[in-house]
Amino acid sequence: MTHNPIEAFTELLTEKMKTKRGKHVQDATSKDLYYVIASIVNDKVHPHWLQTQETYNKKQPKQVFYLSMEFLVGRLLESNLLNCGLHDICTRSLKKLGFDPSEVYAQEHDAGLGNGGLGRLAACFLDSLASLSYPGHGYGIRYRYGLFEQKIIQDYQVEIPDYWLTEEYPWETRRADEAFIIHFNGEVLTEESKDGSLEFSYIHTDQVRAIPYDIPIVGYNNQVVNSLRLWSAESPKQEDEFFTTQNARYYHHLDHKNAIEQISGFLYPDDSSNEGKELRLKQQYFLVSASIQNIIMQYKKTSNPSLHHFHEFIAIQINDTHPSLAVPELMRILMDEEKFGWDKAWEITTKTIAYTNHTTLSEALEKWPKTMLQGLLPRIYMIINEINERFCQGIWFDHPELRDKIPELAIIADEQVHMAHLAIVGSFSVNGVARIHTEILKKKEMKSFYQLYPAKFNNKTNGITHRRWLLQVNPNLANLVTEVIGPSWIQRPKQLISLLRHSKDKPFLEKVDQVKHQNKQALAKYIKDKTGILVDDQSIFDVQIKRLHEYKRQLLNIFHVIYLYNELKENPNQHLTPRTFIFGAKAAPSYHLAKEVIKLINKVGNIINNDVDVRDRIKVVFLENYNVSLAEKIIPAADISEQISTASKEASGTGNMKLMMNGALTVGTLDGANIEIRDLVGDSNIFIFGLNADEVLNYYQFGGYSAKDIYQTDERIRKILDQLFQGVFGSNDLEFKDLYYHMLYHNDPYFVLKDFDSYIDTHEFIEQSYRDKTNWLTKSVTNIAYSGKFSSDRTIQEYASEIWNIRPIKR
Ligand code: 26Q
Repeated sequence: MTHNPIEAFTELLTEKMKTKRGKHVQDATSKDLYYVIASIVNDKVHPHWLQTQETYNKKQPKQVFYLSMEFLVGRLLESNLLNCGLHDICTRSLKKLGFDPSEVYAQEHDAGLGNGGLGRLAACFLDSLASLSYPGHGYGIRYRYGLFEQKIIQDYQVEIPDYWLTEEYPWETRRADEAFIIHFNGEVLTEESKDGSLEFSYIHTDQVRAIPYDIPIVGYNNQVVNSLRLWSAESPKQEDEFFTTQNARYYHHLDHKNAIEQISGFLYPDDSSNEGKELRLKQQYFLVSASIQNIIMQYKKTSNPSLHHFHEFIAIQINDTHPSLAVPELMRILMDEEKFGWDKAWEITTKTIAYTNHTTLSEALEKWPKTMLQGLLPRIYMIINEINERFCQGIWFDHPELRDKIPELAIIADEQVHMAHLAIVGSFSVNGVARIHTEILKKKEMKSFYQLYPAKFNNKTNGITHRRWLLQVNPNLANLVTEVIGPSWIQRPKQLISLLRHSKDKPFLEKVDQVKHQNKQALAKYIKDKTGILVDDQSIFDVQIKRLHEYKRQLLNIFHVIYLYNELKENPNQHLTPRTFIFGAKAAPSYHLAKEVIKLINKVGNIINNDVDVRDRIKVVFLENYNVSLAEKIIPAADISEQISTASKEASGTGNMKLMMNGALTVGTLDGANIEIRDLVGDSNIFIFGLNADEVLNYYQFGGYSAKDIYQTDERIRKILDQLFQGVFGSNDLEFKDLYYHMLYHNDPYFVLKDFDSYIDTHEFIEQSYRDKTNWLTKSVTNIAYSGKFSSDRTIQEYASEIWNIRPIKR
């Protein structure tokens, strides 16, 4: 045995390569190395996992369960290595053995079990919970297919199924002995019992087995390991054993089995529209019922198993309304199985559940046809109906001033069940995800509910884990930061503020510049390898990476690019600091307009990148299949972060925080968390443009905006729209006509044309600013310094003390 940790690791790797893979380490493939290193991590993590569980069982602290239809975890090998203190050791050991560590880490298939912000937030929260030693766990669904893979074929998005489980997933443990049965359909029998109360039982239900797969969530440097439990749908055991190929109903059984497994078959690929598909509803109830049954069963094993005190030991956070059936499901179990009366069950439920809202877009608000709910979940529907009745009566008698608001507040109205209303009424906390978003909820979107329950409403501005999004993805910047301010920021990210003292320190700024340049070289190489496009690593990297949606206004960005192209064509000798516009975005498969925008970006890119007059000054790159691991490559290399949503529409944004933390400067509207970024860094360290939320909301309310007027008066815009109409960027003259019509004949609903002038001006100003490189670097460092506030550690501490009332575990 040796005491040098790198040699010790190499020895372990060598031995394990033999026992696990039957190979000498020098013959190992990257895949072999990936699995063997994962197994080394597991050997270290699993005992702590068991220990953490035992500590919770023994000390019985209050615990939180985060219920979410999405956990966008990405890859785990590097972050697990980092959190258990092996990252540098492993990386150096691999290098010494002659392997490329990044090649090895890249073997892991992203766990893409989320659409975007909401799912990634859930993953960051789990990392912070464990790293701060909080007793908190996630419950989700083990989708067989994650978010689709995006290929760009002839400039157009094509979706490929993401079958991420082809090879063994080393982080999960199947625990078939902890399965639960979920009931769908059937009938409810109501019987009067001896004491005159009603008893409910269900018959002829379809049964589904929920099997848990557990993933350890490793805390940073603290030996705490929490759990992410993902449920997989299978047919109940007896059924499987009963049917053989001899049975006449064998094929019927196979059909049935397939239908059941569909429940955890795939992640719905919409990030903001609500389509009302029955399978999605099944998924939601499947998650909720399995998780709540599990929480209650665990609770009943404790030393004080009376459910009267449930809410003193358990908090359940629901990630948007997607798991809002938690309200009637907890009621159902408390009443039908645990025999509580309505009032006590309601008290426990509404003291346990808390709800996070992530959107004010009306098309995204979840509603289910009541007949669908009634058919699929008859008992749950009865309970929702009763909640609604009591709620409406309560307003009538206790809040006469709100009587005329009952139709708009009701949980069931116009044949639909309004899930946000159910979530608000059934929980003790309703939070928005950035200050402005919470204010809009209180003053506009949920105004009447706020009047009813002012104390429930609170803000929790989002955050991101600085461990993954700085320490892991940008190790050179992290090391540089540690060199000048010491390592304390890793435990207390707000200490990044100490960087301010160095924001004008020339030698330091030069090193920051070097790191950024190295990161840009690495991204330029990736771009060359993936797309064949040669980008200038000295150019400004201007980045917009997020789901494609009208309100996020990728169209405004590409209009700016087209404007620059037109300018350069007209005035070829004009000076312009070279710029590379980088896009990454998936469109929902059924979102036609979003797909047209992707095509437009690609077609404009083809023209510009191949035009000798302009291609040395502007380039456009669309990177396909934007996901967590692609974000990890792009973010450290960004100079400019595009956060240009129509004000009031982006609840928070979290990409804005990741880019800021890596030294990019934001060009953005006063929307979501951009506002809080500006409040910290000040107007000279961010580029704000466009309408503010009040102005936008005023236009929506009172009208007064005419896209056609702007088209008439602004010749830059007229030229761009005419180019779209004439098919200048298309392969035929019909291409992009629908975009043209959309802008002019649907009156540009997201104010792209209205904000265009201000956006162009701001970009001109950005270009001027970039020319003073030292000053730019000062701004960049200022952004990094203030980014500590946006660590999800801060967010989680706020949830813990202001909503959940949980404390860190001491061991
Ligand atoms: C709903 C019904 C049916 C199918 C899909 C959905 C669905 C799925 C995902 C609806 C919405 C989502 C995701 C929403 C989302 O990611 N919202 C973002 O949440 C972030 C974290 O709070 C915020 O930062 C973003 O501003 C917000 O857009």
